[in-house]
Parts: sequence; structure tokens; C-alpha cells
Amino acid sequence: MHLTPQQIRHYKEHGYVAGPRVLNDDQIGKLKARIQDILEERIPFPAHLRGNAAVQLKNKGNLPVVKVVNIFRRDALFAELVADETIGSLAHDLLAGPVRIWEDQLIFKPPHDNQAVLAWHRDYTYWDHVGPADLGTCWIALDDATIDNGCIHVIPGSHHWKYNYHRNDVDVEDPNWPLRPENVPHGADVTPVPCEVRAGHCHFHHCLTLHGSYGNKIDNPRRSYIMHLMPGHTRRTGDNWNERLATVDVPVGELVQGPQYPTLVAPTGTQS
Ligand SMILES: O=C(O)CCC(=O)C(=O)O
Repeated sequence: MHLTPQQIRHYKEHGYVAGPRVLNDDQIGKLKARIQDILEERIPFPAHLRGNAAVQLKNKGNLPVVKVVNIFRRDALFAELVADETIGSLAHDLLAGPVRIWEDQLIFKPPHDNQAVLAWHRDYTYWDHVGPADLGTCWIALDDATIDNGCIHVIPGSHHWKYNYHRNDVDVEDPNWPLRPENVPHGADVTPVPCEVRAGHCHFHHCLTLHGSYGNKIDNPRRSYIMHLMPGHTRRTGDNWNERLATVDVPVGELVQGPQYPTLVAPTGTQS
């Protein structure tokens, strides 16, 4: 399966694009069951990768908003998605091959949680020890992601802005900090555009596209599985600083590749 030329153009011009369905109902059901097992600690998962789900479960009787990273390295069900031909083919439509996985995440937004906000950000601000800045994300909905349950919003075209902020500049108390008029280029349009994604479908965004999401106002959780992807030319450019991510185990200047960063399946006939 491929993205259409219009979809590819949309990604290049606007920094994001809605993609097709990549998971069937059976896959979604299995992934949701596995997520529940991880979050409720029925299967072991390193605590620093799982957030503080267990503590909050005991305190509040409800799961908090949880982000779990690098699941594919520990769980065969998620590793299957990294090896999925459809996802691999779509990723190669947008990024130069061989496309590799940089990091994955699952995000669980509990029902009726106004606090389940993901602050506005550009992913690359947190990945600037690898480059160049042309990584991309394949964001897969496991529930319908809607305005009411906190779907992603983007600022179209913001990946083209001359805009550079450092993670230490950010006021973490203000989820809108990157959108403040004094922080964006003069005259920039910062109107957020919601990206609703049906369950099983995907959405892609560029690592420089500003995005964020708001709370969940409905009775069901909003679950998503997110693959952050590198083009084949991504190199380590600087020091490791984010201990939540695996330490980048290649020397500065070298391509980020090896068993920690599996290659996605390239469509037949693609040179990698
Ligand atoms: O799932 C969300 O609401 C935000 C996810 C995100 O920031 C990302 O995929 O880069």
C-alpha cells in the first residue's frame, strides 16, 4: 500500500498527513489487551519506561495518562508492527530509506481526564542528538481519536518556520509556551488544526511540526501506538542526554543503525 502523490505533497507542504487504515479489528483488540496488561503490571515492564502507572492506580483506582516507550524492544506483539509491510511501505513513501525505528510510544489517555494534555512541542527539540532534522512519526489510533477525547492538533507548515528553541527554554508550566506570540516567527499563523484519526488508521507528522493534544472528555480511554522513524541517513550528532530513551549506542558522526533500531520493510523494488 502506498500514499497517494497528493498525500505525499501534503506532508511535505504542511508537515503532516492523514494516512490509511493499517490495523484490523483483531490486531487492535490484541494490542489493547496487551496495553492493559502492561499498565496494570500483569506482565513485567521496566518502571522507568512505564511512567508511574502502578502508584497512581493504587491511589486513584484509575489509570493516569501514561506514556510507555520502546515497547517494541520488549514485546513481540508490538515488534510485529515494526515488521509490518504496510506500515513500512507508507513510511518509505515519506522518508528516505532504509527507514528505521528511533523510538516507539504508547499513550493512554484515561476517560474524563482534563489533565491528559500533551503540551505543544516539536519532537526534534527532544531528539537533537541525532540528525538531520527530517525524522517523522507514524501515529496509529487504537480508539477513534476525536476532538472530544484529545486527538493531536498541529500547526500546519510550522516545520518550515525559521524557529529554533531549546528544551531548557520551555516554561513547562505553560503547555502553550511554543505558540506564544513572542516565541513564534513574526506573523506566523498559530491556529491549531485537529487531526481526528479513526481506530486502526494512521497519521504522519514531521519532527519539526508543532503539535500537541488536549484532555479527554469522554467515557472511554484514548489509546495510540506511535512509531518515531528515522530516514536511512540519520546520524548521531551529539551527546546523549535523555535517559528515558535508550542511550544511542553508536559513536557521534555514525549512522544510527544496528539491532536497537530495526529497519522497516521497504516496498519491493525499493533500493535501500
Ligand atoms: O498522542 C498525542 O496526543 C501526542 C503524541 C506526540 O506528541 C507525538 O506523536 O509526537
